[in-house]
Amino acid sequence: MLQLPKNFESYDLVRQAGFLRAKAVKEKGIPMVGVFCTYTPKELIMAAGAVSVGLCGMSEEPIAAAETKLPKNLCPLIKSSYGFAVSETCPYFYFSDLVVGETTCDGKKKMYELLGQLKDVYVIHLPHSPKRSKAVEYFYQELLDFKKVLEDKFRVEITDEKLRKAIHEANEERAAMLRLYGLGKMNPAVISGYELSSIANGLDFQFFHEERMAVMNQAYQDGLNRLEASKAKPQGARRPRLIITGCPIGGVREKIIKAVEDLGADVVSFEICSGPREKQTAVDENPEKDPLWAMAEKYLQIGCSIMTPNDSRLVTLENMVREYQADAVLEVVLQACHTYNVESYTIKRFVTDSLKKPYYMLETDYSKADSGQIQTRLEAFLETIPC
Ligand code: BJ8
Repeated sequence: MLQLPKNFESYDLVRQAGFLRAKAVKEKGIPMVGVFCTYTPKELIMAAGAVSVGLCGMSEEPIAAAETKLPKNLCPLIKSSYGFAVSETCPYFYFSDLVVGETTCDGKKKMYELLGQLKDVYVIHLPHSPKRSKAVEYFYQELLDFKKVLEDKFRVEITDEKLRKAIHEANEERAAMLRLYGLGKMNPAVISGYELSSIANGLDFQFFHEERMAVMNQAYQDGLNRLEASKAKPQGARRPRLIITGCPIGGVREKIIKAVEDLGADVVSFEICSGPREKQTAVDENPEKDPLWAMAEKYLQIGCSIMTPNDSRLVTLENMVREYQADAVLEVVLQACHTYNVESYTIKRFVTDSLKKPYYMLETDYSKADSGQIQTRLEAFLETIPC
């Protein structure tokens, strides 16, 4: 019988429900693997018969607990994630049998060492230059090692057949999410960026392929229905169309996405990790190809700023600005995220000089203290956008 945390009764109803849901999955004998990053090869976790669940902290609430061990001037995503873990307030960390990290940014790498004092943590090593001749081979070896870790931990064999099935399902999910994001290409928009980001965040806590597909397909159908209904209505004034790029924004959705849309603009897409960035390339399902090799090739195409150089981010951004008919690009950098912060210079130059679009960068954390200031700065930026 699995135990709930000792403070369970003091948690609010939403959190209690999260614990009970996770506990129910575990009680069916299904292992749970906590993950942090888009580079996590989720197909291997699926093929091992486990469910993966996102552990990235998106709330300010546990940061005080984290700061008893971590420095204050650290990325809020890292502090929030650690704070939830150490305070036993995250159901998914609490019930994870294994936590998987990657060697992405320095803050996360060192935080994983501390998490290892609380849970079984395995860190996958990434090559940091995806174009080097040995990069795919190196990552392929890492995937082989991770496969062995999962097999030993959960006493299963990950056959090629199971892996190909998982790859197929993960590709279906990528295609379904891309199709949903494609609603943002409608002009005028039929779904708000805030709604899209809520759906994307919620998918992290849907444990099974069928559930995730049902959520995405339903949301897509709702969007089509709205499109149909909107044809009969007179069109309002044109709203500026923005793409948000940069760090993960789950913890700042209210003060940025909601604020932008309340100010009269549309967030039509996201060049961030929960957006089309990871989904635009599928794992090659060619039966002649080693599935792990195909995964290594696919994952190294993700354009995260922890890679150097990170040219694929520029290509993605250029395509997105064109396909989503964006009028401007808004970059969000979480405080103390050095890789995105430094890279923002390159992004700014690219957007303004090559794409000839307005660009603005906001650096923020998870607190509400700068909400008013952000609102003012967004208002000023939106006024500069010709449309
Ligand atoms: S693939 S974006 S999920 S590393 S934690 S780098 S914000 S300082 S999250 Fe990420 Fe994977 Fe890249 Fe995506 Fe900066 Fe904070 Fe580090 Fe962060």
